[in-house]
Amino acid sequence: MGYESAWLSYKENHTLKIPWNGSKIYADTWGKTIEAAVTELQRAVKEICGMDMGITGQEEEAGILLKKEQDNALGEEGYKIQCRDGRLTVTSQGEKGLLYGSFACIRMLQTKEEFSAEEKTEKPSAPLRMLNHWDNMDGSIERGYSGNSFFFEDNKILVNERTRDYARLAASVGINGVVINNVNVKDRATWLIDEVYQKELQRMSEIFETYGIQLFLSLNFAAPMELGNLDSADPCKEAVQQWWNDKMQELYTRLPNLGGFLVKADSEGRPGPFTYGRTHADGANMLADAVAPYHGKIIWRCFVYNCQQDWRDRKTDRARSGYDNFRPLDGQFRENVILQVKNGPMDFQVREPVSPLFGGMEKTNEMLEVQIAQEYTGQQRHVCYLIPMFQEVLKFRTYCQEDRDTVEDIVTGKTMGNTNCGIAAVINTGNDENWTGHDLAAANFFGFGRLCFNTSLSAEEIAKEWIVCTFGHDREVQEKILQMLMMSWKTYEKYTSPLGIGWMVNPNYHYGPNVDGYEYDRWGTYHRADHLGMGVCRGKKGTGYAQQYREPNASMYENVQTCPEELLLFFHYVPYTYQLKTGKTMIQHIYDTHFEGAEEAAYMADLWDSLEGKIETKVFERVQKRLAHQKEHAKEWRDQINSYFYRKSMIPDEKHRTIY
Ligand code: GCW
Repeated sequence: MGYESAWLSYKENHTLKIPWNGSKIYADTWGKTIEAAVTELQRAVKEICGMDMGITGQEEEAGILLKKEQDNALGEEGYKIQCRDGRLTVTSQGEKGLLYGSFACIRMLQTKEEFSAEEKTEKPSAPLRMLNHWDNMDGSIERGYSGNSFFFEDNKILVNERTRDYARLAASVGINGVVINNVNVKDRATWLIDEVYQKELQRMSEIFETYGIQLFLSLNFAAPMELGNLDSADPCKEAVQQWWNDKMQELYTRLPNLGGFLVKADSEGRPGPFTYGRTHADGANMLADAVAPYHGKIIWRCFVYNCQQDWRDRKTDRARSGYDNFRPLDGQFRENVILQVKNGPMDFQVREPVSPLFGGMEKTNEMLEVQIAQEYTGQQRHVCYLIPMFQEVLKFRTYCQEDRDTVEDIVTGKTMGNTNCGIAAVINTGNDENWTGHDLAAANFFGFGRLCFNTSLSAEEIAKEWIVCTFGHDREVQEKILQMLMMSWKTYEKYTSPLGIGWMVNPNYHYGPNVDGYEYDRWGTYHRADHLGMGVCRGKKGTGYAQQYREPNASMYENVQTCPEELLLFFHYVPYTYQLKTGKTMIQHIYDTHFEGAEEAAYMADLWDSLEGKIETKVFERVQKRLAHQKEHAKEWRDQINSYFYRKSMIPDEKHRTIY
């Protein structure tokens, strides 16, 4: 299948003033990543400026120079860009930095940003900037909304041009680690660590390495039983440890660039240390010891909860489970273990508080996990630009110490001075022609990478960059798409789930409104609505979840007056007549936001329609179709939610709009 180049589709712009003299590139050292950087520059300069750039061994005759220079402040991944006396120079201590610097120069050409004689320095904020694919070996993708996998098909590994183009896209926004297979490792995927797949993995890993990306795999904790015929996977048993040690030695001999492993254990039916009465630290450390000789990392997920709950039980709280399971283990994990924590305590809802595991662990490496596959945020049929949400998460103060206590500080290593930390996103790509199904969903892929690389960029700056790189320089196009992106998350929130309560979706596939879809089920996800009110009591008198935060956060959430209103129903049960700060009652707020949200969805569709003729027809029509669907679907959401709560509360809408 053919595919497009997303934000690397360079637009010809021959009026651009080229800031360097001559048409030669010089590099003072060569390696495969530098070669890739030079090729990228050649391609971009040719396509944007129409200029063929040759290569020279003579520094004096070069217009663009890539130079390796000892500079500990920049490190292997940071870079400097400077344009003086007709020479554009990119400097870094490492090949990766030179690649990132080259992509930055390309972005400057794309966005017409001026090259300056002043040094422009950048160093990635998060040490690990990772994508997690939930791709299965049969080619399907768990929670995939843009076609099938481009890594797997019929239990085979695909390595081809698309692998390279994927790596180019990822590297262009600074991604340095990719987990290619689903965290639910079953069937054939368990065999990914076996010899049978190592040749293909080797080829894939080499392509990734060229673009500065380390290959990671998800593994099955029960592999010693499934592959090795052992009768146990007990992490404290010597035979099991030996099996893993041997396995890792074998793997790393063939795949020296393997970054390590991502593990989902004791979660949603996956095997783990609990079976043997062992802790998650026992499990993670066993694997960590096995990969340590090869500098491997074990990224251990904290998405551990009871998925067999009785809905009548009001004390067990899924939101509590991450902290309850992991907090007691603080300090017990090896240095090469990183705990990967979802942004919120539940599961990628449109609005959740920040997980109290951030700031709750003082001696443990942590990594933030977000989801740009829009499982609960419109499944890439609705527009939902998520970077503003991620930024809120990053800015959240945990009060784990006096300063440098935000989630950002923790995952960028400022809090503990560590480097085994970072940010991962469950990625939204598939083998669709445009990679992400919805063309506008590519802003989340691009934006995620840019944000991890430079957490001080604003969501708006990132969106602007993406729009220009993708759609070019037309003012009206830029302004309207920017408006759509920037409003999209809040709009989606308005017509879906109110005030932080979440989950009002159809079970299993998680698309479309269903207020009671998860209500009387075993998953621990309840809104607790009755005829008087709704919300979950998570304070001291309820599940006690609010107490997992440090002060002053714990008190802020505990008190209904100080609890941020967008999370009101997450933390408190309140009557429908409860008055919000706007003066509106809770029920009126639900009606109003749902009407508003549906109107905004219609407005976004109109905005797009008005761009007809200014955007390539194929792309225009693709997006138009999805926006038309979103507009209709938003009305369905509005009506389902409003009718449900109108009938339950019997309180009419003050504005007398149609509620069925
Ligand atoms: O939200 C849930 C998803 C599952 C997913 C799980 C997880 C990969 O619905 O599909 O499994 O989260 O994060 O492990």
